[in-house]
Amino acid sequence: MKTPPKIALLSVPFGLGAGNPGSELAPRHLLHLGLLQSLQRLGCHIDEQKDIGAGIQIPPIQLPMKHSAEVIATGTALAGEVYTAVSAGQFPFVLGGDHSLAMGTLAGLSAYYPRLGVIWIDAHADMNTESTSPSGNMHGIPLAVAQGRAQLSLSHLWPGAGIVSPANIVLIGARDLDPAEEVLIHSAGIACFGIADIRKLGIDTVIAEAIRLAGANTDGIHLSFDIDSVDPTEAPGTGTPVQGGLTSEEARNALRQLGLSARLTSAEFVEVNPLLDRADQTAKLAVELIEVLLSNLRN
Ligand code: 6HN
Ligand code: MN
Ligand code: MN
Ligand code: MN
Repeated sequence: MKTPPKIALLSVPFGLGAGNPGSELAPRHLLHLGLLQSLQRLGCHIDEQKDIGAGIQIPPIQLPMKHSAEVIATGTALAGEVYTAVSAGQFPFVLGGDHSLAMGTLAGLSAYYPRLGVIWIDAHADMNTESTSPSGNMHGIPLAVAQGRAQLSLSHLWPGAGIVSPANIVLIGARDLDPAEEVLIHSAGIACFGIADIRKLGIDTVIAEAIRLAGANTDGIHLSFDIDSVDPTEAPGTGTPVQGGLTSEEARNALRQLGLSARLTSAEFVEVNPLLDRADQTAKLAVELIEVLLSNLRN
């Protein structure tokens, strides 16, 4: 039996990449709901726990996007912590915060893993660029940035960062794509499993296929989990809810299977917004899903 990895729990109380305030409150709130204790009870080895702040930094690039300087500064701080964690043989688990912080995670990871696979479980593709974004919100662009398709690149956040190949990106649960994102997904041939595919094939088959695609000729697989992938009836507390999502049972099964895969080398969990929640329904589900993922890790 393989031993559970040493987890570096990186909390990022940052929400300025989203359109509504509130996701910056999620890390503290989930920890307050008992996340850390239940992880320890489940036998997770939390090697280290850190709060990532931004510090003062002159942005290396000016962008026509909301709060881009803050997103870049936070992403740079996070990239450094992620790089340090993977270099020390730890499994970074990034707890957000909004999805713009994925740029920091991916910058740090891609500096360490030259060929990185990414599984993106989300109602959205987060693949706009600065010029196609309908909202100007930074949480809508991280996957375009990661592929080197935007003005901002991962190397602006962290020197030595690389890019993620579209061949090793898998979208799961996407159901609200902007027109430019749709064009990009099709032209780049990015694998995309929508809700109809999940209902037809079953979540287990979809995850197995996602691990195969993201894992083909890569050194590691990163999971980016946006809580808005789950249907708003079960996860209402998020800034950009979209009807017709995953059931909590499908999400649980997906995270168990991903945790059990020896190919998974890092993960992040984002977009829980306690201010938009109903009686902590989403926050409690998030705690449970994170427990499922981290307590099953083997690698
Ligand atoms: N998220 N496609 C929309 C935009 O503003 O670019 C929504 C993005 C949502 C981002 O949920 O992480
Ligand atoms: Mn997202
Ligand atoms: Mn989303
Ligand atoms: Mn939209």
